[in-house]
Amino acid sequence: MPRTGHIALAGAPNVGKSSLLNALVGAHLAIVSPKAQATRLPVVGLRTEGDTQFVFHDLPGLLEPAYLMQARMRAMAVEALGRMDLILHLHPAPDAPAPSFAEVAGLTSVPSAQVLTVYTKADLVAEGRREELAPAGLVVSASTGDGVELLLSRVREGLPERDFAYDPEDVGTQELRFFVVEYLREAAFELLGDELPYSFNAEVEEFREAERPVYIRVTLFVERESQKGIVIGRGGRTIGALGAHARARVEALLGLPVYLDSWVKVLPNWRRNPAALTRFGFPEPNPVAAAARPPGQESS
Ligand SMILES: Nc1nc2c(ncn2[C@@H]2O[C@H](COP(=O)(O)OP(=O)(O)O)[C@@H](O)[C@H]2O)c(=O)[nH]1
Ligand SMILES: [Mg+2]
Repeated sequence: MPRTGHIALAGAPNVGKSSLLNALVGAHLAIVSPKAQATRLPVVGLRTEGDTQFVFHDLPGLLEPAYLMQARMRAMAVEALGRMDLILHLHPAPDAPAPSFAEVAGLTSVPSAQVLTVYTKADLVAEGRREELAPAGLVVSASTGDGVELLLSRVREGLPERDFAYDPEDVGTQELRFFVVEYLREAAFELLGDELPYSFNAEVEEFREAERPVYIRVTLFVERESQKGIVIGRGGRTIGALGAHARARVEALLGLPVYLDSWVKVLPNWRRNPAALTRFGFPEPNPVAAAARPPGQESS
């Protein structure tokens, strides 16, 4: 009987969730940044090996929301946790030991799925320390691949016997449009300084997959007029670099040449605007998920 199930990569911001997802599936699906909270929406990665199909969910960092987008991000992550067969609680090995998952995630009730502690960034600690940590959790490095095989075998044991839900050849489940936006945001985190990436978003307006090169037209969004010039850059240099980064990643995923056409628009305060958030894929939480939010936290 085949085995398959849903596995969360969860934890605080910046612990290496997205890097581990990419290492587990062998493709750059989830965007990675040294800046916190690059991941906003869950990214699903598949790995199929023999009789096992792993469905990994890279969830946004479980932080206290400071404004509406973060409140919706959190609600989606908490809601996703309720659907998992197994939860991997990621915590950086240099900061071991990990606190309890419920504490980190600010959950009032313990999730029903089993939680395994995974110590990440193992390459940043000495071998002796890795051996000390091994009894308390799985010790992995997304950078070197160390511990990944052992992690997979432990995860496999926790998955139910069930038929595969996805094509064994697939690495992802989300549409290409989603990844176009993600890769543009990844470039923004890399190229646009410390604050602007958080005001940045993108939307695919047109996608002509039958054309060669594949034609993709995107709108880039910022929150203030003053940010528009920064995104465009002198002589269009910055917007060109953003597009080049995203185009290379999309081409790698699609295996086809891509032409990316980008325009910038101001959408004032979109991160606090319910309609804009819904349009960008952050739906209003359903009442059950909202109730799971820790008490005393309000969206502003
Ligand atoms: N040295 C090292 N750095 C890592 C590793 N995994 C992630 N990082 C770095 O940690 C930062 C946050 O990683 P990311 O995957 O975006 O974390 P997330 O916010 O939990 O998704 C990035 O700068 C990564 O390059 C690892 O295994 N070793
Ligand atoms: Mg991430």
